Amino acid sequence: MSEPVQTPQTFTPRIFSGIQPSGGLTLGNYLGALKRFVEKQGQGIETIYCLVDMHAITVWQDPEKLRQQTREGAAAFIAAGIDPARSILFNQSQVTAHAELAWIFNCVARMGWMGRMTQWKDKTAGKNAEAESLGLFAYPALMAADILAYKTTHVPVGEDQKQHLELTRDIAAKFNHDYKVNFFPITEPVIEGAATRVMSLRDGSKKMSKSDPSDQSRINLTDSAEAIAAKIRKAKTDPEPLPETLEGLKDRPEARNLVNIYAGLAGRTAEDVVAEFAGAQFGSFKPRLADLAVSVLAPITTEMNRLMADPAEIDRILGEGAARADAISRPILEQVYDIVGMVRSRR
Ligand code: AQP
Repeated sequence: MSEPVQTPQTFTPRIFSGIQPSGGLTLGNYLGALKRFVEKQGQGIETIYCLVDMHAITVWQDPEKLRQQTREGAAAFIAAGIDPARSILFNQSQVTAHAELAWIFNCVARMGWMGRMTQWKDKTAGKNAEAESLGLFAYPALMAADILAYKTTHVPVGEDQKQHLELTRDIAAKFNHDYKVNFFPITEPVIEGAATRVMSLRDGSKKMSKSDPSDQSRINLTDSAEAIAAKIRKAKTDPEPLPETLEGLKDRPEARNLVNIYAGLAGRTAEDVVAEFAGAQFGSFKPRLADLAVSVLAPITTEMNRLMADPAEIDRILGEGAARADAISRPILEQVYDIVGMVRSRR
């Protein structure tokens, strides 16, 4: 068998990431993703951010709610600091390259790869997997298409997406190998900060999630100051005071989670937070955490509400972002069609 041709090609650094409008955004989405998207902006690398509405419908979404959640998600991005003039901000379904490239990747990826995804296993646990949508199973191929439609080199994500990023790398490598090209970059996940995996406030073994049936398990970006304080006050902890070092939090997942949240919100390390609060009871730590959470989130919530009063303006921003995203992804997709051997005579 001949070796794949390694066409020398360097890839221009480009950042892409997305969030599903499958519900209101949570503190987990904010600390694990959104806050870090904002930090990446203006560092001399193109930043492309997306509300991945096609991922959202892998599980049932009420159409009117999906529209509302997509606009609310866009408002959250902008309120958190994404500037549509400096970053490209759009919703996935408006840029058809995502779906088209996903089909090609469905033919590159293997069934076995998909079946090993822990998110697929988690989302079907205790359910009849046969009754889940094909889209939920194929979701990681669409995610690979989201990323590679822009030849993205770096993807900031939370810890839970690490395996999907590995699959994106496998798909890129298999495509390059099968077609004997060096066309797609092998994308790097960027998982950094003190809160890459924010856990449920009710159960330290479960990720904080927008689709968790319990609203008490999460802080929503739309929560009032009172709701945030009440949720933190009621957050599950243990009777021990905070230890002097992080080592002392090893078997205390709920306590560790609150320390991580504090560190993520304050932009500090967890070590630093533990050192400051060593010996403190949760009775005194929780109000400090609530004050910090409110001081960070309240301005975002206020700005989101202001933006949501003008949905036409949000739609305009998403449409403009989609046109810019299309201008990058369409030529890449046309090259993919050529590589794969599709006749393209309508151009
Ligand atoms: N709890 C979390 N801690 C840190 N990061 C998180 N992210 C999600 N939850 C946490 C990060 O947010 C980005 C967008 O995630 P997503 O909306 O595309 O999907 P998800 O990871 O499945 O998030 P949810 O909230 O759990 O959504 P549902 O309930 O709809 O499945 C990603 O970078 C993710 O890592």
